[in-house]
Amino acid sequence: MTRAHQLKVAILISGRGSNMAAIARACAAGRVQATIARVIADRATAAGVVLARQLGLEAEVIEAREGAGRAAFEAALMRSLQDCGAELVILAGFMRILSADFVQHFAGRMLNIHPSLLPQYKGLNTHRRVLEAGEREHGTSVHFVTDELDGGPVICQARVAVLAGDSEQTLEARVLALEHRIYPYVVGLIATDRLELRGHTVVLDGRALTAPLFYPHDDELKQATA
Ligand code: NHR
Ligand code: GAR
Repeated sequence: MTRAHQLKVAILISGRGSNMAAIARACAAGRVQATIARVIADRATAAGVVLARQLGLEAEVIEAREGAGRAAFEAALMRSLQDCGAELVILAGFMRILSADFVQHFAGRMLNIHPSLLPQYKGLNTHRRVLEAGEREHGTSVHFVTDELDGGPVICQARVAVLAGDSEQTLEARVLALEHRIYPYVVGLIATDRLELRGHTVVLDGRALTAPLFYPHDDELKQATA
């Protein structure tokens, strides 16, 4: 570890929280040099809240109340992120679109994982749409969040073959297993100051990435996630 202190991260979830748990376990095991300052859910019913507490993490629910609108929600979210000292904000199955202002405040310090090979299949229900289109390949992408929805610079991708007989559930399960490997890996690269966003360019070890890191083709990525 090269930095004086561990990077403080906040993880935003809306549901199950399996990616949150994968990152938490990697930190707890010392494989990722980051501390999870807080888990924040935008839904009280998110199963990930219970899971986070079981993992010993501080978990908070910030709900957007009917009528109160996005501004009030984002103000509360911003306070919470500042309060816990978050240096990196990780969206992990977070289902609420954030305003351009909010995202800009965390430029280069906010990540998302999206279940498709971006720039293909932005938006929701990607597994279903991939099956309906008869694609032979699918996957997942970790990207920096910008105000272009699912359009920020891609850091890392993993692909899976679509198999004959796949359902949304079987396809999702294979994608999710890869997400649990690549997301902690990317957080680790940021925590050790190896990866950063400069303008719209992803820079790794001082060099611009000309294409996303690709699991399993990238050797270091393959070893780190083995
Ligand atoms: N915010 C910004 N500004 N930019 C991004 O790239 C973002 C973002 C917020 C969330 C995750 C994203 C995904 O990975 C994400 C990326 C939710 C929706 C959506 O339509 C779209 C994309 C993503 C997350 N949400 C509906 C809404 O009106 C609600 C859907 C629901 O509640 O089921 O916010 O895919
Ligand atoms: C993940 O597969 C993630 O890529 C996807 O939701 C799942 C969350 O699972 N994200 C989106 O679809 C964003 N729109 P998790 O809650 O178990 O981490």
